[in-house]
Amino acid sequence: MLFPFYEDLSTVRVNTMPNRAYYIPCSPNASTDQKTDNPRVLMLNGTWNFRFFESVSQFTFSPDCFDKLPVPSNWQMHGYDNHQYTNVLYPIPFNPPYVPKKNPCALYERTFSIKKDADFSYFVNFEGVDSCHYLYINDQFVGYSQVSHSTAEYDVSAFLKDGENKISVVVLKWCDGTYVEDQDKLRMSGIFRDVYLLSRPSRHIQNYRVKTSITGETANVLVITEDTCSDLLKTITLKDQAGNVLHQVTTTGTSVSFELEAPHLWTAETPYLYTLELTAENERIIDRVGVREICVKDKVVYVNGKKVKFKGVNRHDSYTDTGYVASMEQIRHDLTMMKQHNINAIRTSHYPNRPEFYKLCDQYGFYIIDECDIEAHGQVNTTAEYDSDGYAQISDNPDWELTIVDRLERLVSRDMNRPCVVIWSLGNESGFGYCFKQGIKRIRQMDNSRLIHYESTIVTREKEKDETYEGIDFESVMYPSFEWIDSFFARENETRPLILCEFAHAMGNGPGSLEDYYDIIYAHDDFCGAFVWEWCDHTVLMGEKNGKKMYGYGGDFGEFPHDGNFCMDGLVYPDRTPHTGLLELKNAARPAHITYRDGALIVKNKLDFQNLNDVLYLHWTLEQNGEEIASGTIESVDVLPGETTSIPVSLPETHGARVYLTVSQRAKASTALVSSGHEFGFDQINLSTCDAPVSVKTEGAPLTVEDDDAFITIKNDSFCYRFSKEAGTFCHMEVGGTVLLDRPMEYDLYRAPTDNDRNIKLRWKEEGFDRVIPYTYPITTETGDHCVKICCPMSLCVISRANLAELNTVWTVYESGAVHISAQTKVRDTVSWLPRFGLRMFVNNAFDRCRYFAHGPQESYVDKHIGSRKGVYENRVADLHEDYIFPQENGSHYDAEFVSLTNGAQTLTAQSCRPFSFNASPYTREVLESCMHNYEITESGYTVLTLDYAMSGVGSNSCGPELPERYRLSEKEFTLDFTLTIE
Ligand code: IPT
Repeated sequence: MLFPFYEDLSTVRVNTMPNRAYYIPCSPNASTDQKTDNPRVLMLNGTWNFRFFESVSQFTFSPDCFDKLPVPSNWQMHGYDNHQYTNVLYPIPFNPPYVPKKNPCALYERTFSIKKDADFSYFVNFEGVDSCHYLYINDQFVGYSQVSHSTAEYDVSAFLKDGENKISVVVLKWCDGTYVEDQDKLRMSGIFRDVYLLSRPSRHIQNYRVKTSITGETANVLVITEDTCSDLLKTITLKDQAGNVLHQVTTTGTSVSFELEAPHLWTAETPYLYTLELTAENERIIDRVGVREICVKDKVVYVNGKKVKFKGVNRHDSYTDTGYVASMEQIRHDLTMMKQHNINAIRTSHYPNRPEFYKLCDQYGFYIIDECDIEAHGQVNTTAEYDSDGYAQISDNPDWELTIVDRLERLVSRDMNRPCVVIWSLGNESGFGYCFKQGIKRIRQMDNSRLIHYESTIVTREKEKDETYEGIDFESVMYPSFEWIDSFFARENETRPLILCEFAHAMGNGPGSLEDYYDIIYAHDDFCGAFVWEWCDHTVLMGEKNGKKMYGYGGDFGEFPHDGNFCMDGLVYPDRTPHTGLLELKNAARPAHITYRDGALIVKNKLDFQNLNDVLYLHWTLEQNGEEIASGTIESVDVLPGETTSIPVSLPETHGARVYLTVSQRAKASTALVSSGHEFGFDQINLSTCDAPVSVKTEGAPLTVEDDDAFITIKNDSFCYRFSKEAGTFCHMEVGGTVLLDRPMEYDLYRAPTDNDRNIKLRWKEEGFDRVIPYTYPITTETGDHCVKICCPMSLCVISRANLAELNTVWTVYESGAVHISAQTKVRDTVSWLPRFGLRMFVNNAFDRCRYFAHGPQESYVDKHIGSRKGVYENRVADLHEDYIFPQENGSHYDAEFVSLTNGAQTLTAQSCRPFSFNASPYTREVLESCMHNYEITESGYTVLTLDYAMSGVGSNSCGPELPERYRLSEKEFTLDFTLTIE
């Protein structure tokens, strides 16, 4: 029988040690802060005996047999229990503090040996166990703790014996804490972070606090210790980064203060760390100290007295093969990618990360919003209808005060000494009320040197305004529209800086508008930054099929309830391959913005602390028609933060079309996570003096025309084209004996809905964009200069609906084989904006290579092309496909001037008199729309080429504002114009 702590709001812990800062002690003659290669640490990670019980009611301490399970891990990743993905909805009935009787649980057991020393105490540490655990040593109950993402430390000295000892841990899937751990994630259980035993001299420093402050040109480092005995003799040393001792004091006192002249300040751009050594008799603690200050003044956030911008992302612990288990290599890999993509801030959504994560962030330079392990989002869905008043059920109910305040205390205590942590976040989506007000008071008592963030005051903000969220330093919102942001800055009574703790929902093909958001962030000093939702796609690797990894998401595990693929909304795929959205973010957050005027580059430094000269050099290339004309390097880029400087550059004179100057910003020297030469970003400047003319040869052998009821056939000795009178387009094209087309071209108004189209697609389907039926009116032909013209007025119809559009189409077939189409289009006024308007051709799939002049090489859209460059690209058609795990529209190219497909011998080229979008793919939009996973899609047998008058933007409406009007195709009258040549 287990004590029923797991359903008792008055018990969040039993016999745990008082909270303390995270540190790993070593012996006084060692010098490490690591758990490995440290004799004072006995790692208890490894293979444990494991017994899983479907329900706690079946639990027994003496199972008849054991399985084996690695620790750390999540048991769902090893075949026990079931995966489940839910976002807002609680996975259990809302019956707090009770949890289902059928509460899966597990017994973990292993042995370890120690040689007990009478002068030592022994502490077992758990850094993360979901959801709660009971600890037993040698079959004796030691203690209990909940709070999945925080450390629980137990003094087990009295339970241990010399030699072999048994440690048993009972872990429950659910406890009352589950009601405040309703984070949007795959729900997994078990011991998922390190477990270890610390051997410590009984006389030791139990806790310490490092406070830094800056006054003019000096700084103060104050170290305050809490010792297990009042006469503990300590030597406290501060060293610089090179290892030189700057200060050293030996004392039995509990507070030491060091002055630093001309201190090196810590920032995310310049993460300078001092080393602190606390040697107390028979133990040493090594830590790093960053000297920095953060504050808000007049609605502006300052770090070390300088205005800052948080270029942030939200990050979960989520790995497709290890679940919640984040190894140091995995974390370092994430941080490396972030650094290389100009991200300088991370919100640890929605719980504290493993302790060493913060050490890496100190070292590499990231600002952290450290978020508490609190989310009670499901409160709003406890009745059949969404109810935002439901948020008060927990956060405004004093019964939950202990739960909430305990979690905040654990967060602040553990990470208090980490310079990277600049903001505490009370949690996510849990409403606001009494419990949080108590929590804020508690944080302020513990640490007044950081800012406090919380978004979910939004639910009470309107009602109680200011008084409600006193103590919170930000106006934090999620996913606002541009109109909302404008209205915020238009209001005069706002008193806090704006921060977007979530924006730009990176689900599937998106997010759009990143540069627009960054422009607004830079435009307002009281807009301190924004955090993309989110860093990675959450999935579970389930095997392989059709040569692809099978990534599982909500619904793939037969679970109820689930939220489908809403967990796949990251900037990187589960294996950390960048999504194209990450490339957008990278360039939106580039360190410099560069334009060109009168023989000079105008360079604006977007960094907060560093002179560009200390960071990067410029490499420029001048291209015409995709071919390099000249290039050069500018080594000296002396621009102070926030300043703009003009740097002369001598470019050869150019005239004509398609002239582009690209200025690339490259790392001057290697730093911890970035190699020298790495491209931070680029600007591209169009220096064309005219548009490129459509080049087309018209003359060839004389044409013959055959006109019957169904077809108009136009041919000469080198080609034969057949026009379908039913389709109003060509249905057969043969050139030099090669069949290019054997089914009718189609006018296409639809795209395979992206995740961001999930709302608007309902309207599109109501409109019938996906089921257009052409209707042609009497068709005439006329002969012109080296050409024949087909005039085909027609309508685009839909069953049950009035016509979507009326078209006046004129097809001109030249003797050379070139075809020009002009389709004057009038869209019905009452039709919504269109996903696209284009001409779709099912081209012989031997034409499997593509060459184009457009934004590339990655996919690009009207609102998503800041990370791509305009240029000439060549690729296999198959490689133009961006393989979203949840199939959807992808691989379009924006601002195209031509596109060619070739089979090696012949080349089909499309040009237009105005820039267009195109998509070339082996897949049809129908197959992309009908499949749920990328491993299910099958090639069409064609190269599907869609030439779009325009393709609407992608936006981020999967969880965000509607697509801004300027990125929608809502014109009602336009002309689709293309010239096709085959050579
Ligand atoms: C919001 C959540 O904070 C985050 O956890 C995640 O769910 C995200 O959005 C959507 O992917 S909740 C949303 C309903 C506003």
